[in-house]
Amino acid sequence: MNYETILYEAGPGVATITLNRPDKLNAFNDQMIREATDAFKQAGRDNSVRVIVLTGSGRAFSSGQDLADVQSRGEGFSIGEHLRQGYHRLIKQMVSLEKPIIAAVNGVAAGAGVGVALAADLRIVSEKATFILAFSRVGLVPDSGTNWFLPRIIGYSRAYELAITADRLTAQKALEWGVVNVVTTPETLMETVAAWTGPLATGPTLAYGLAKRAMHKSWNLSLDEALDYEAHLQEICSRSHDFEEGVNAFLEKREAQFRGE
Ligand code: T3D
Repeated sequence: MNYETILYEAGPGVATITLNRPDKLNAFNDQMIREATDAFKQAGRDNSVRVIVLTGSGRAFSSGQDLADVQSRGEGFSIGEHLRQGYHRLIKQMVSLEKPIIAAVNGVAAGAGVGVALAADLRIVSEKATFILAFSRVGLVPDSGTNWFLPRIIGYSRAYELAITADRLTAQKALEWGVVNVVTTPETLMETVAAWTGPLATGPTLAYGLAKRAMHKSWNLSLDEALDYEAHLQEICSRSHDFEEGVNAFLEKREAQFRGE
């Protein structure tokens, strides 16, 4: 697929997806939802890609759904169907992609932009980043997975407060609350992200991917079921090249050369 609303760049081990409608603060139109979903699919299929970075061009990460598009919708338009056919595919694609995804949040994330940032596995953000559950400003409930991700990270009361006030969550507060992993200066954001992607791109990708699967699955499991599922995944890892290499490297007192398989 040729992309017009995003940039896709695959370097050694790392794919970077850049939301690229800076004049609209990277608001999602239908094309951008489709292209971002496709880009994640492509990064998942490409064995040379072992970590994915999602960022925004210009001064924003994403301002959520393009409201100009919303205004031009005809009568009978189903927003529920729009979510199901669009954002849901994108969010599920990100969560089911068994490689680490880093959201490099360079500026404001609002509305569905917050949901997409939360669907990433790690958030490394500029001091200028803010998170706004802007949905209620336009009379909507949070969507794009925000109701699922956010209370799990910061608890119900804080999440609900953000939903009904639509107040800005600053980068610093987001760090205190565990929404983001790292806050850095705007100038050093991509450098900081690179310091994370380097080791991740040469790490045991299979184990990283299965840990992601195990943690997401565990929300719906009893302890007994979760323990059993861990044992199942560990069987898979134990037959991998990287397990053998990791153990040998430890015993031989050398750096492991993981292949991600
Ligand atoms: O449809 C469905 O499937 C349902 C899905 C819904 C999910 C949602 O995301 S609902 C929430 C939608 N998003 C918003 O309500 C946020 C709207 N934007 C803002 O509130 C503000 O732009 C920000 C707080 C994000 C940033 O404010 P500021 O002052 O830094 O920038 P600005 O001046 O408001 O925006 C700059 C430009 O971007 C401006 O265009 P202009 O005047 O320079 O031509 C503005 O209109 C445009 N822009 C920003 N956000 C959007 C947008 N254009 C369309 N849609 C946007 N979401």
